[in-house]
This record gives sequence, structure tokens and C-alpha cells, in this order.
Amino acid sequence: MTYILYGHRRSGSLTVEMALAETGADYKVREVDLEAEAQRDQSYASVNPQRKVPALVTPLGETLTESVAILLTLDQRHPEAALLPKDKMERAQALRWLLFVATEIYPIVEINDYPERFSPATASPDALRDVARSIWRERWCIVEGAILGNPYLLRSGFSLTDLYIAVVSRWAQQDQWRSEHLPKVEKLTEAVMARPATADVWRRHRPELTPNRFS
Ligand SMILES: N[C@@H](CCC(=O)N[C@@H](CS)C(=O)NCC(=O)O)C(=O)O
Repeated sequence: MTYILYGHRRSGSLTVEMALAETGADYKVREVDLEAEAQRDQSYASVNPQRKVPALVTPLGETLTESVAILLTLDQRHPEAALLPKDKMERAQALRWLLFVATEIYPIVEINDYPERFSPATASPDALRDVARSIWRERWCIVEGAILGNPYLLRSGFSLTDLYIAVVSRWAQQDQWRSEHLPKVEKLTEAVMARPATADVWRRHRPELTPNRFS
């Protein structure tokens, strides 16, 4: 009964790995080195034809891709982990902001990291990246305003949406701006980093961002 997670340090697979750690399920990580472009290897296309991480092979042998699909499946299969609240109104808000970050913010990181994929040969990838970062900042301010709990998103406490917010908010080289403008996102992330189930996973992915060195 072991999950196999395809992932890379600091990537979206960190969210899935933390959710797995919260469930207590056995899992193994298969490294897909994004810095070496290993996701482009033909062998990985049979796992995820979109050639991105994360991907998860479940103990039933199914292959799942898309981080939100993976997280919702883990919640369904491990209800005892309480990855999402039972209260229907709180659950709806957790899903609302999970999908906001997944669909309105996460895709911007591809423009930030690979601007040449989106800009015509005659255009400047740097200019495109600047526009992407400014949209990124606007949308994170919306998430900041949605955080009603302390330190987590929901008043009722922790949910897997907090894992997602913590991981995605670290991207796009916005550390200085984020620490000045997103105090609630920062506090939420510190709380995620310190959770007993996930602290080791976070440290392995982001050793430079442990609570005592957190800005
Ligand atoms: N919609 C996908 C996005 C996955 C994604 O963009 N993953 C990034 C890492 S965080 C990736 O694999 N990038 C490599 C590439 O675009 O070549 C999901 O939610 O799982």
C-alpha cells in the first residue's frame, strides 16, 4: 500500500508530499529533475503526457496528475486525516481558494519560469515576465484578504488549502515583496512549516526556509 510520487524539490510535488505526510500513508518519491529538464524525457511522458510534476501512482496502480485532483483524491481516501473540513460552508471556502490559487495563480509561474514558451521570437521574455509578476502580486493580495483564520485560511483551522498556499506563494522570486505585503500568507506558511507531520518534508524541500531563518 505505497504511493509513488513523481516530483522535484520546491515544486508543486511538495504540496502533495505534505498531504501524504498528513495522512500517514507510505510513499516513495521518484525524482524528476526539473533543472535538468528530466520532465521532457520520453520515459516521463508515459507518466504525465503534459510532462509536469507532480504525478502520483496510487496503491491501486492508477496514475494521477494535476495537483488539485491528487489532493482531493487523498482527502477522499484518507478521511481520518481531515485534510478538508467536514463543515459544508468551511469546506466550500477551502475549495474556493484552493481552486483560485491552482487556476489563477499557479499557471503564472510557468510564464515566470519559462517566458520564452509564451512570447513570440520578436518579443522580450523579460518584459513578459515583468507583466506576469505584476499579475501574480495582484492575485496574491486577493488571497491575503481571504485569510480569515489565524494562522490558517479558515476560521475552523487547518486544511489542505493551507499547504497549497504555503508552497505556491514561495515561487516567482517575490520574497521581499511578499514579506512586506502578505503578512497573513507569511504567518500561514510559518505555521505549515512547523506542523509536526510536515516539518521534515518542508525542510527537505526548502532547507533555506526553516522557521528560524524565515523572513
Ligand atoms: N496544473 C498542474 C501544473 C503542474 C506544474 O506546472 N508543474 C511544474 C512544477 S511546479 C512543472 O512541472 N514544470 C515543468 C515544466 O513546465 O516544464 C498541476 O496543478 O499539477
